[in-house]
Amino acid sequence: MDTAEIIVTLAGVGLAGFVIWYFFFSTRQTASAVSTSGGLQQVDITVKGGYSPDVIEVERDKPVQLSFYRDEENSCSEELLIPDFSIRRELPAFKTTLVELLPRQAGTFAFTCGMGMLRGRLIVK
Ligand SMILES: [Cu+2]
Repeated sequence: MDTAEIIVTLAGVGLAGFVIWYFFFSTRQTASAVSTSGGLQQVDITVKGGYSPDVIEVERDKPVQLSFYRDEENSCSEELLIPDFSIRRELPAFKTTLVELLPRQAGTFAFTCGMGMLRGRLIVK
């Protein structure tokens, strides 16, 4: 290999690394639920071009209340789906919508917008 080939190879490896980092690590914000005195696990989520935070950790067998505040009118985010819990909910713009569920088993469960474009994960431990 001459110098140019080495540079191109290193640039390619660097770019691949960046892409992997970008998709798997950079955009993830993990939040753990806060337990209230009543034993409810509460998490606030802002919906604006995505879910923030988009990774939510909760404990199993304790009720969870997800509080979605939709801070936009973009129709993409008007519907929320959590298929594993049979939840389909309208999220009115500039309002808070409470979604309650009881995780019975550990695992990772996706929540998405109605089109599956915006994505988040609920991690039950
Ligand atoms: Cu969408």
